[in-house]
Amino acid sequence: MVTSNNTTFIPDIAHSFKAQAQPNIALIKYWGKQNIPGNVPAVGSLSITLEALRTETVVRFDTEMSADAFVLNGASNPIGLPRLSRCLDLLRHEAGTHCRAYVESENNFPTAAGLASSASGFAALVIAAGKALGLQATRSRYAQWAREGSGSAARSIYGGFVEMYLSKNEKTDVITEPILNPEEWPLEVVVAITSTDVKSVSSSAGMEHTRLTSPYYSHWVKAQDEDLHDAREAVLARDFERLSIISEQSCLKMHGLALASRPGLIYWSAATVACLHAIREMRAHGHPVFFTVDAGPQVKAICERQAAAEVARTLESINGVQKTIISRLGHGARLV
Ligand code: 2P0
Repeated sequence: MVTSNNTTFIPDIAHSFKAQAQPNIALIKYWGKQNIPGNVPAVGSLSITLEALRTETVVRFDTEMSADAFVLNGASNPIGLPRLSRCLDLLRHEAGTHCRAYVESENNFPTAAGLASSASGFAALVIAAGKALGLQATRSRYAQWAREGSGSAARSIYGGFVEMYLSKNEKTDVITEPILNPEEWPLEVVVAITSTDVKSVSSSAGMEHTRLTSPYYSHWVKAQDEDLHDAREAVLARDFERLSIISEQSCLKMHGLALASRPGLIYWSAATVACLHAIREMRAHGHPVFFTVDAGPQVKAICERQAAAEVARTLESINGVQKTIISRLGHGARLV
């Protein structure tokens, strides 16, 4: 089988290639894109990759196919297909082929419900497709392709604590780098699931609506580098208290922006808010835990390992919490 530009790609139709990736949860949030092609974030972000939630994706290229095919969680998924094909086009371009692919992907957690399924989905996709195409690319190149599929997916290429930032010289240049391995600061995350419904406003649509209508948007963009710096320092120093404060602020700022857009975006449910209060109360009583919430009603409680069981018990007792999942920090996307 073949490899890079200027060679003819001969699909290995006898073989499927499988990759696994885990979602990541942003502590410093990405919300907003630059108004240019290529899915370029307007702000940097900092995340942790989870271990317990997982996407597995199988890719097979086939010269006989006239279009890509995409099966997600056992059902054909025509809605997700154009975005998937655009991402595959980047890798096809690199390999010098127009060959179409059959892609089958499975999540062990609710899809499109604020649990970052697009992050793990696009990270697993590019790793499996790159192998199927015989590409010899660096991790940062894979991160770039994943990011063009979905902004947060670049971070799931790596494990542990990961930062995605804009180059100082060229603000359209996006760099994604690991900061600490999972073992270097083994925090845990308790995910409180309050609804498994697909969210009514996607992250992409919500970000664009916020950029165009929220009065706080420009301040958000301006202040982000400082927040990132603060969080990076907190991670490198393993300073839980400092990371708690900046992470909760970033989450509340992101939702504040979205709430102030026109019409305002409300991603939270009553149970979401009840969880936030409970987490603040636990922290006030000495438990090392803080919260973050993405574009959906689920709450992620980040805690030191010894606090995880108690945090899960408390969140499960809240009206509207359907279940909790405890996760360690996980590794980056890889072939399986
Ligand atoms: C994040 N989120 O940093 C933020 C916080 C949700 C809230 O990145 O349009 O699916 O595909 O680039 O990556 C979710 O947005 O958006 C997201 P696209 P993505 O994790």
